[in-house]
Parts: sequence; structure tokens; C-alpha cells
Amino acid sequence: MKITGVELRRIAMPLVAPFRTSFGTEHSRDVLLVRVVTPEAEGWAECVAMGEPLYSPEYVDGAADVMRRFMVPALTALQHVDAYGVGQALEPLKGHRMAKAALETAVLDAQLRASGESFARFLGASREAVPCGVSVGIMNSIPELLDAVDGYIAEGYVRIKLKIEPGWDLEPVRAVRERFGDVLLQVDANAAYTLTDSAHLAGLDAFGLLLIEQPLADDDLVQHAELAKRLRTPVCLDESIESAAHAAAAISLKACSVINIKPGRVGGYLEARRIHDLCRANGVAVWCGGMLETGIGRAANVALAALPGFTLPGDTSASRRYFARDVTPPFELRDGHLDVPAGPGIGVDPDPAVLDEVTTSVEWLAG
Ligand code: OSB
Ligand code: MG
Repeated sequence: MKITGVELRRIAMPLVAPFRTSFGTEHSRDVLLVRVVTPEAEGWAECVAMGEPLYSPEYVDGAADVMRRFMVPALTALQHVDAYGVGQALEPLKGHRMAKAALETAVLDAQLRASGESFARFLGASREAVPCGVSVGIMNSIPELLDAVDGYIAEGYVRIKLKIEPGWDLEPVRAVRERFGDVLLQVDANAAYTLTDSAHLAGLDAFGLLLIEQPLADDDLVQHAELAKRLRTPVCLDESIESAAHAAAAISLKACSVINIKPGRVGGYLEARRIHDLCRANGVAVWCGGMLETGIGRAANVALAALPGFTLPGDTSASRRYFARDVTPPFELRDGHLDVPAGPGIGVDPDPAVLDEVTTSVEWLAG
């Protein structure tokens, strides 16, 4: 395929409720959508960078800038490109994996729409529906948290993830465990602790958690390995794993026994699949994370989550978990599962009228 041009579209998506983590509180999702145009087909993708560099160094304006200045020109210069070629062409540019992932995914979507193949089939999915968990933000009080969890369990979510931080950890976990019995339960610290907190974190061992996600700093693989020795709760890494090479290092060091795979964080679905394959060969469980995606990003994540190594429920929630109205037909839970899209490419199309209503800017980068 030859890329004719790339559209960068910013949309503002209000959240149904504020989402608080140890790194900040989100009220609205500022999303950068990418549309790649080729003579054969168009492809869509969503960049997972957030408005501020609090979860990772990337942020939306920075992603748009690096795409506009360096990445899109490198791709439109090519006479022929496919998803593998995107990775090769962008390889000399350091970092910016979320920006790279969006461009690679949009090209992959165009390529698969042209050939009539779904993401699920292309990636090697082995299921037609995936079990879904939900990520529950830090709340103002335990009763408020219990009400929220109660609602999600009533909706059918099969696993609950509680966001934690110092001052909001043992008590909320104890309360949810006492009230909801043996529900599948895990926690996510988003790097809020240090190794000096290991005795305190060992207090979580009493609650039979599936895992503790990213307790320590992003670049602290060695200390995660030390922490893993001190906890019975399995350690899962999110922010620390930006590539298959990082995953290999973490596995060698025994820094984790579970990995949260987010395609955006690791540079795309091809690298996400490499991490899946590596973990599967090494007996490390994986699950699909989320970044408050609209239906565009969610569709591709659900396809990835259907691969055989994804043995734990992901943060692949229904659209209504975050948005009153999605830009695609909403993803809805059926018996705690989401159906894997089977149509060509990501298998869903944004609704042009909804898209226009939420759009804050559009930029066309001609090839
Ligand atoms: O750490 O997994 C995380 C959302 C934004 C940034 C980081 C994280 C999250 C979530 C929610 O936990 C995942 C989702 O439901 O999309
Ligand atoms: Mg996380």
C-alpha cells in the first residue's frame, strides 16, 4: 500500500465519572485518533497517550507533534508499506511507542480491511468472546467504593481491579474481600510504592489477590525482583514493560510472574503479540490492559485478548464503563464477556455524526 495521507483528529470524551489513580484524576479523555488513507482502504487507530505525562512520558500533544514532524513523513515517503514496514521505517526514532503504535495499528487496519481479514484472525485469536474485568478508581470513602464494586458485579464483570496508593490499600481491599467473598480481585499501584514498603505490601497477602500490578517505579526491575521474593501475592508489571526485550529481562530477573500487555505502551499489536508468545513459552500469564479507550482502540484490544496466552481477564470493559456515548457502536457485556469483532480490520466503524460532535481539531497530513 502507498499512504496517500494521514488525518490526526482530536476528540474530547467526557467520562461518566472521574477516574482517580495514584498518578492523577481524569474527568475527560483527550484522544488522538489516526486515520490512514490508502487507495485500497482506510485504517483507524487510537493513540493511548494521555493528556499529561503522568502514567508514561508520552502525552497527546507530544504524540501529535512527533507524528507530524517525523513519523508521518517517514511513512508517506515509502512507495509501499504494510504494518511490519511501519515498525522498520520508524525504528530509528527512539521511544514514542504510543505514537508508533497508533500509526502501525492504523496501517494494519487499512491492510486488513483491504484483504477482508479481521484483527482477531490476523493475530491468531482462539476465542470468539473474552471475559472482562473492570478497573475501579480510588474513591473518597469505603462505602462509595463498595457501591461502585457492587454495581460492576451486578453488570457481570468477572474480575475487579482496585487502584491503590499509600493510605488507600489494605482497608479497601479488606472491605471488598469481606463484602464480595471470593470474587477475582487484584490491585494496581501505578508505581506508587518503594521497596521500603515491602512489609506493608505483604499485608495484602492475606486477601488472596490474583496479583499486584506495578507496585514500584517503572525502571525498577531489580527491586521488583526483590519485592516478588518478599510477597506471596504475584507481581505483575505494566509501566515497566515497553517491549519484548523488557519482558525478556523481567522474566530472566524474576521481576514478575504476570504481565499486563497494552499494545499502545509497547509500540503496537505486533510487539504485543511477540510479548504474548514470549510469556506463553515461559509460563508467564498475560492479560490485556486498557487506557480508557473509545470503541476504536477497544475493538483491537478485544481481538488481542482472544489470543490463547491471555489466561486472565483483561481491563477490556464495556464502553459504558467510561463513556455515555461511544464513537463506535458500544461494546456491551454479555454474561461478563465481550464479543470479539469478526469484520475486516478492527471490525467497527466510528459513527461520523458522533465523531463530528466530539471533534476538537482535525489536521490532514498529505503524502
Ligand atoms: O495502569 O492500567 C493502568 C487507565 C489509564 C492509565 C493506566 C491504567 C488505567 C487503568 C484502566 O487501570 C484501564 C481501562 O479500563 O481502560
Ligand atoms: Mg496498570
